[in-house]
Order: sequence, then structure tokens, then C-alpha cells
Amino acid sequence: MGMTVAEKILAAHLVEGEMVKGEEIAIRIDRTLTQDATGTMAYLEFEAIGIPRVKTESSVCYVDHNLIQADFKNADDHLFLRSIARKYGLFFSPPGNGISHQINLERFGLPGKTLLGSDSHTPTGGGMGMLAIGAGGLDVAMSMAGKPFYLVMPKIFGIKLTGTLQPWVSARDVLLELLRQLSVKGGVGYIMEYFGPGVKELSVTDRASITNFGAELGATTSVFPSDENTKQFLESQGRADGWVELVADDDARYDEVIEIDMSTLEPMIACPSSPDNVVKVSEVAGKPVAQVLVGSCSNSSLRDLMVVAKTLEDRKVSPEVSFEINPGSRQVLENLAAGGDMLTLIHAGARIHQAGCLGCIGMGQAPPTNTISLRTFPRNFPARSGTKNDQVYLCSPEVAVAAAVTGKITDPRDLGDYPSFTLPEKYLPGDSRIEPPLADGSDVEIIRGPNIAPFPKFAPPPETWEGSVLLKTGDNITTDHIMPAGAQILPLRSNIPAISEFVFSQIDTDFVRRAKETEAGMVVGGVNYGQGSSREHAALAPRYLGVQIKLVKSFARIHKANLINFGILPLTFVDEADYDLVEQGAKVVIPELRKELAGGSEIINVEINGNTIAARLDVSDRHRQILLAGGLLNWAKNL
Ligand code: MIC
Ligand code: SF4
Repeated sequence: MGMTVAEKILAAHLVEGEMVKGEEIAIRIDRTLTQDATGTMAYLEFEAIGIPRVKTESSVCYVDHNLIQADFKNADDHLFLRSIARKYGLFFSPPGNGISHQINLERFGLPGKTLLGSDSHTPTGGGMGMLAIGAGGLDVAMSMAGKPFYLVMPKIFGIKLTGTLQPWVSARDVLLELLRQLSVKGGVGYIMEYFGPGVKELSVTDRASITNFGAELGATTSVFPSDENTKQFLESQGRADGWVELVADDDARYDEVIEIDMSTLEPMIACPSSPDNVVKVSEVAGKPVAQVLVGSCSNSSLRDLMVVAKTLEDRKVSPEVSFEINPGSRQVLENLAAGGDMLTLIHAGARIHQAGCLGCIGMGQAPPTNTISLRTFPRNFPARSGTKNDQVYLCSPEVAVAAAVTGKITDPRDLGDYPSFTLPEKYLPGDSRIEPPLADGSDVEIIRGPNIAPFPKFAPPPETWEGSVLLKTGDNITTDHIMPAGAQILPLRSNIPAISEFVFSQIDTDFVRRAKETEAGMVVGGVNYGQGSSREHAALAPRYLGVQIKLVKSFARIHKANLINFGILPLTFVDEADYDLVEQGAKVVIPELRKELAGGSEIINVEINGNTIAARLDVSDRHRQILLAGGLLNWAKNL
């Protein structure tokens, strides 16, 4: 039987298991990436594994998230990460160089390779035919140590693209439409694979916008074929020698198929406060806007900023709007400047920031109270912007610039003719600050600032587990709810005792006090629990506070993997109606937990205030051993 692109890459990297959908497989990881906010912990874990040099084909350590240096913490972390890169044989991309995913496309990514990144938007690399997967830092650390990556063999969701995007409609609208149809959990358990005649209408950076934003579907990853457009993109980057063609076989089978006729798409927008709350722009047009941000790993390529600049050539930004540009990379900045478009942006009234994540993760750029902020970012989860009760809308660069000009949400087609522009045949590489690995880093001293705390140790679970329900949450809880980010909390990412003070602080300010007073805790949730980022701090910090069990209706993939890595039992309700029976504060007993784990029982009886309910433990045998050991690091040490 024929194979899809994703299946071909998986087959070429398979080291354990069989490619049967739903079964656990292990694949070889060619490359890794980390960013600073997850990277500090990933490297503390890598150090704990005790390997002298990374064993991957190439690994890159980026600094792109924690760019505000309000005190020593972020600045110290930057030095720590550079010293790690130098010691252990990694490339280092310093602050100001840009967002990991954009630079991966430009300078590192190659079709057919596997990439594991400690960031949920790693699938951006799928735009150039990589199998690029987001994971927790510990999984990335294991890959750097040469270990395979374990995952449940996903199903393949085929997205057949037909037609051509109309003027003022762009790649972002393709994914907004998919989010509208499928929701933030529609991709769970799938790789989204794009095929059909419409594929050739999209450039690599357009495709990357789509695979990037595909993380919001909950998918394992998303991938496009590698074709002539991929070759041309690599040529423009001076890297054509790494190109290989990679297309699905004619008789490839998809588990599901949706067709998107791109000719029929209109400009779309995701309303507050979920990426799947999507409507046509025309339905919300006219609402006044205070802030418009163009940037993030979804939409900050040269193409995106050129559309914006060309639209502004004979226009000015409305005085009611703070219009801000966060370029994706130094390469984007250099080429924008070389082509003269930077002057257009400055002249029209844009605020130009350094290349990086910035307001996308609440590192500055918080919007004013009770105002609308339009962003070309992938996430608008509540308060992620740094402002309580924020009203963040997600849209394309075209919709963003239209609002910047008019001061209100505007269908960009009302602006008239779509600007024409051509991208450079050869990009200025913009990579002069990227430091290649040292041939021998054994003499390099690791620089550790006072904020870098040692990695906490966790005990294995007891024979019989006793504790209480510390918190009951609803559906679609994000990792931003569990472990918020932002300028105040992000600098604590390398200090688990300090960051744990903020667990669930957005939804329950008393949680930490209760957790500290309780020896062992359980958290209860609804569907798609833990969606969003790959941050393992959303498992690690609650674990530090004593959360040892999560009982929910369903989990998001990366969060579930992170829970297991830190020894938290990921249970789901067998009968979802039992969710209603569980109350916060209830006493919980799981009799003979260790025996149940070791014996392989899939159904675990949980006694809640004396009533027994059935919970499912859907994990592999390897996971059971990890849970019995109290987490992956404990388990790996016993090997
Ligand atoms: C995000 O977009 O939520 C982040 C911040 O990039 C996270 C990583 C993190 O929390 O450090 C992600 O996407 O994984
Ligand atoms: Fe950075 Fe935002 Fe992309 Fe996360 S989604 S990597 S915070 S730009």
C-alpha cells in the first residue's frame, strides 16, 4: 500500500514498534531545537543524564522568549544557555536573532528529517517537509542524548487543497477555516497532511504558517510535501543541496479527508479567547481597535512583513492604534531593510521591535484595559497578553494592517487593490550571530546565575495512594491556565520552587496554599486538558506542590507525555458522567496503586469520598515503569 509523506518519514526513522495506528512507536530524531523558556530546564535535565556531547546530527539552542531583561534573571539564563551550547556541541542563536521556528526554516530545516523541539510550534518545520514535533524539555533532552522519541502512531488527516487564495486572503485563513470546522481538539491523535493541486499555490513560508498554526488543532504535527517550491525556497537560502523531493504515493490512504477550496475562502478572524472561535472578518467589522501586533512564529516572515509594508506605502497608521512589528528573525529584518520596506513601515507610524516572541507570550506589549488587540499570533488564551479580561483577536497580516489603517476591524478587501511585491531570489542570510558548535567544549565552564535552582527530586508512588481533590476545572484548560507565562513569571522557568508559587494563579489564587497544606493532591478536569504549549513546567511545578494524579475527560498529547515524565498519573473517566460526581476537597484513595501499575491494569478503581469510580490509564508498558519509578529521570537512572 502507498504511503503518505508523514508515513514515509516515520518509516525511515522507525527504531521500535510497528506503524499500527494507536500503538506506541519510537523514532530516531535527527535534529533538536530548544528555546530559552523551556531550554534552561531541558539542559538541566540533559546535564542530569550525564552525556558529554549531544548525539544528534544537529541541535540548536535559541534565545527568543525571555528578551526583557528587567533584572538579572533572564540575562543570566542567556549566559547559561550559551555556555551549555559551547560545552555540549550545539549551535547557539543569541537574543535578538529571532524566533526558533522562523530561523529553523531559513537556516537549518531540511525535508525528510525529523526534528524534536521543546516548543509546541515546532511543526512550523512541516512547511518544508520535515517531520517536526513539539515535546517537553525532558523528551528533547533524551533525544539530544541519542535516545529515540516515543509517540503513539498517529492517524493521518488528509487536507486536500484546491483552488487559489484570492487577493487579501492568505495562508492564515486556511488554518482559521480548519479551526472553525474542527476546533482546538479536532487534530488530537492525528498528523495533518496537506495534498492536492492547491499545494503548489503556496510558498514554503505560507505552508509554514499553516503547519505552525496547526498546533492549535491539537495535532501531533502537520506536514506538506517537499516539491519545486521547497527547492526554490532552499535555493533562495543558498541551501539547495539539502533538497529532496518528498510526495505522497498516488495510492496513499488517509484516515480522514477534508477538502478546502482556497478560492472560496474569505478573510477570517478568531475572536476572544480561543483560536477556534472563528468568524468571517466581515461579521465583526467596525469594532474599534487599540493595538495591532504583526509577528510571532505564525506570521512574521519576510513575505508577511512585505505585505504589510506595501499596503502602508501610501497610507498612515491610525492615531488610535499602537501598530507594532515583531520581525521573525534577523534575516527578515535585514532583507526588509535592504528592500527599503523598513523605511515605509517606520514612516507610516509602526513601532519596530527586536526579532523574537515578545507580546505573543506576554513579554511586554500588554494591551490597554477593555480594548481590542488584533494579533497575527497563534494563541489568544485568556490573559496570555498580560492584561486581565483581554480581548485578543487572531488574524492574518492583511487583516491586521487593514485595522491599523482604519482603527477598527476591517475586511481588508475594502482597501482596494492588493499590493504586488516580489520576494528576493537570494535572501541576505542574516545568520552572522549564530555560533556553530565548538569542536571540543570539554573545557567550557557552565555559567549559572543565582536564579538557577537544582532540579527537584520526586519519590515513587506509594503502595496505596491517599490524597484529596485540590481543584476541579472545566474543558479546554490550557497550559497557560496551569502555569501562566508573561514578563513576571517566565524569568522563573529555571527555578521550580519559585515558579510553583504561580500554579493555577489565573483561575484560583488559593490553589498554592491548599496544595502546600495537603500531602498528595489530585486535579480534575474536562476535555482536552493541557492544550497549548509544550511547557513541562505545567507538569513539573504542580508535581513539586504535591499534585500526583490528574483525572480528566481527555488530555492534550504533549501535556500527557509531560505528566508521565514527571511521575503524575494521567487518568481519564471511563464514564464522563462521573465527572459531575467529583467535588473539590473530596478524599481520594487508590487502593494498591503500585500493584495496579505493575500488573498492567487499564482500569483503575478510584475511591472518591467512599464511592468507587472507574478510571482509565491509557499508557504503554514503558510508561508504567516510568510512573512506578516516579518519573523519567528516576527511571533512566535505573537502566
Ligand atoms: C507558547 O507559545 O505557548 C510558548 C511560550 O512558545 C510555549 C513554550 C513555553 O511555554 O515556553 C510553547 O508553545 O510550547
Ligand atoms: Fe514564541 Fe509565540 Fe511562537 Fe510561542 S507561539 S514560539 S511565544 S512566537
